[in-house]
Amino acid sequence: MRELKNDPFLDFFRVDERFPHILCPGCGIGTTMATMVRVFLDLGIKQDELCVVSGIGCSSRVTGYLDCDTFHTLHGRALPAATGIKLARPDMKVVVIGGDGDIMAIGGNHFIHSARRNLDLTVIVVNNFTYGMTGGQYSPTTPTQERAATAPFGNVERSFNVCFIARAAGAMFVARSTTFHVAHLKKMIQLALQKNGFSVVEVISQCPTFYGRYQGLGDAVKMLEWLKTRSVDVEKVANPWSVKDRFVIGVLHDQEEVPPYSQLYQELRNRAKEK
Ligand SMILES: Cc1ncc(C[n+]2csc(CCOP(=O)(O)OP(=O)(O)O)c2C)c(N)n1
Ligand code: SF4
Repeated sequence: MRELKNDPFLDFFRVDERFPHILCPGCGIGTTMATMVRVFLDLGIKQDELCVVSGIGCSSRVTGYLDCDTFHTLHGRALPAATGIKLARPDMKVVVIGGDGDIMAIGGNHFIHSARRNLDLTVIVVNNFTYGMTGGQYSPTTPTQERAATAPFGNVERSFNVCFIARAAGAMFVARSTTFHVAHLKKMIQLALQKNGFSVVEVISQCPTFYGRYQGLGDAVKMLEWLKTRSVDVEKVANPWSVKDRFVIGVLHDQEEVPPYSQLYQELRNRAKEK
């Protein structure tokens, strides 16, 4: 039985059991987590109607702090677990949160196929361009030439565009925001949660401890200024997919809904029962 704290926001967190948190001072993950919770409250999503699922990483630690149904799975395996949860409990809101490493590297295949199947889930990808938890190795989103713990002379790999992949693989709704643009981020998460089908929000976030340090971007405040000046609204660009060196923020893809996988699967089960 959960002990109520008489504050709906605080009541969404396992304050007594899990705080203080392990995140570094100035990390953007706290902003992302708090914004998510504010959206849950605004939309009236009850804690016992919500399951938040994650893999492993700093971003994935969020499931430990939230006081709803949560599932902290293996590295990269949040989406398979979320798929099972959604099929078993189609009435629940299922949200996945994780880092660019967790969701785009080891979990990349699951991401593509979850979008292709149009699972009725919202995925929040916290993109800090690095593997924060394990010491700042480069990830699939680290831009070419940038330095990392595993690329002291520069990363020779090309990077993924998370939103582009989500759209190409079949997501119904794709948006990008940053931890600087908190009101905008809140709106993007809200729209994603209201979409029936696979929705993705990429949150460009600061990791001052590793990514910021390796790129010489300075402390958390400087990184927030960097997020502000590097971002451009989708309404102000001709083609959001061809913009280089800026973070194009806003709704990048919002298509007419088609029945999500959980609904099709339920219909299939009903047909099978009638046989
Ligand atoms: C199978 C497996 N491989 C590797 C690891 C080590 N590992 C833990 S977290 C992590 C990377 C996390 O990076 P990301 O998902 O970008 O999240 P961040 O910590 O930056 O939020 C890795 C490689 C692991 N736990 N399990
Ligand atoms: S290592 Fe980076 S991502 Fe992880 S908590 Fe610290 S600042 Fe955040």
